Amino acid sequence: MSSPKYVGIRTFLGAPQSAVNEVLSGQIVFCGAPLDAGQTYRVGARHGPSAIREASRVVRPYNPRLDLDLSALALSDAGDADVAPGSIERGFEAIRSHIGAIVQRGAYPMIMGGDCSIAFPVLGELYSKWGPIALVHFDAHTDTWDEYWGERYTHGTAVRRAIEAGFIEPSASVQVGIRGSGYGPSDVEQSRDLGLLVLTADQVHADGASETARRIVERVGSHPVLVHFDIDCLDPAHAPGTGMPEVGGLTTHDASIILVGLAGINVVAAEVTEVLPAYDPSGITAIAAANVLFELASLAGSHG
Ligand SMILES: [Mn+2]
Repeated sequence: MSSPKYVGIRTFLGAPQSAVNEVLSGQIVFCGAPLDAGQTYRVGARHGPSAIREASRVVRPYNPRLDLDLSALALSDAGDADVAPGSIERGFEAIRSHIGAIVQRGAYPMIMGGDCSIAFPVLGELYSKWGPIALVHFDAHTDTWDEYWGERYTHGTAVRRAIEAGFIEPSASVQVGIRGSGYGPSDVEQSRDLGLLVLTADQVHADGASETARRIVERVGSHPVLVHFDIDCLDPAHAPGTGMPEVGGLTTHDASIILVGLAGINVVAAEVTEVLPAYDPSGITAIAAANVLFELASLAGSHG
């Protein structure tokens, strides 16, 4: 409260800046992975981190649903990975270096994407620290396709690649909000064939947010968890500024109730992806993303 919200240099939630090699064990560390070389339709998620940081000016540090004050925790913002434009391989290297430094120091990265392809290098670094982890994947899309035009590393293939690499424990992992027109029945079956639990958007709407949260908690158990939140899990009415919008999605309220309902699971990292500021003239997508990341940091903060 010492300065108005529009004053000062932007970090997420006004957290102090720190270099990745200065973060502390147990710290919640906001950071960016501005890679959009994996996008297959609209592009521009490289500008996601700066937009989400700017939108976080409207987010306050106290979470009333969890009675948790994030400002009482040792937050920091470690900036963005130096992602070279246009090269997914070099982008992955930069992300592994930046996120890996945070993870190996025992801190909890809260990552602003970037497109969904960043999940692959992030999961690789989490695997190095924690072994196979549970993935809680909010998305309209399964991201379990095998390739796009011969490309095996894209935003639509990251989850399959991570399972093939052994980074994820599928039996403890779940996809939430899956929906939309497809190429055939295999679009969803391919995820179930890989061992994932799929909760479609239709199921979430029918079951409600609290029951959805209960099923996710039951699924992940005591595993270390990465929560990957593609902003297109939300309905385009709530998050229009994204790469591959799909009608019939979750509201921001649905999402916040589900996330609060996950309190107690062992969140060791989180990421919010696919925010495209160029398609977000009113800024509501970035505001939704900033609030989602606030809820995710609250989950990491609430398990100590
Ligand atoms: Mn998606």
